[in-house]
Amino acid sequence: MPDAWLGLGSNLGDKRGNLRAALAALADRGTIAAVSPLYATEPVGPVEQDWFLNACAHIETGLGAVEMLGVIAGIESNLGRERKIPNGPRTIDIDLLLYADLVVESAALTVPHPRLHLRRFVLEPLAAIAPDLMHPRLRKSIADLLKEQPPSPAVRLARGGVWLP
Ligand code: PH2
Ligand code: MG
Ligand code: MG
Repeated sequence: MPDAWLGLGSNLGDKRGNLRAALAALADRGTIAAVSPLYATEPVGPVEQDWFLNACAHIETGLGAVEMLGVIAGIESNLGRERKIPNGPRTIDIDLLLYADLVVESAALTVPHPRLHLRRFVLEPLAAIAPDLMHPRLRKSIADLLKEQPPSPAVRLARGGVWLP
């Protein structure tokens, strides 16, 4: 079954609970092969907002990449995701980072995620579960991409990285 790597984030409401609910919903649609620790991350971008909790998950799924996007949108909507401010506060954000070694840029789908290699809040959790995974477009490992990142905005383990309340 194809491997997909997802980025999860929340900075609104019960952040840890939102991430746990998202992971539970994803587990209905494939096998969760690995989950990173949880990280508390300083918001990236122009919007002033609360710190995020971020994590990454490796899922083995029978879903195709575009189907996976549909499933993700459904889970986000069930968990109360509203799209008011672009890149603004969200109960849950699930991003398809990588899907096998697929490289696609189309209206329906862009993988690898176009900003994956620029975001410490993605690379740090992803490197915790898949340091040697190759970025299929840039031909660099996740660990190497992480090394290229500046130290700020901050990314820290959240209370030891544990998912439990
Ligand atoms: N997501 C964004 C914008 N900024 N910053 C952090 N730390 N974590 C995120 O998940 C995040 C962000 C839009 O997807
Ligand atoms: Mg998203
Ligand atoms: Mg995102």
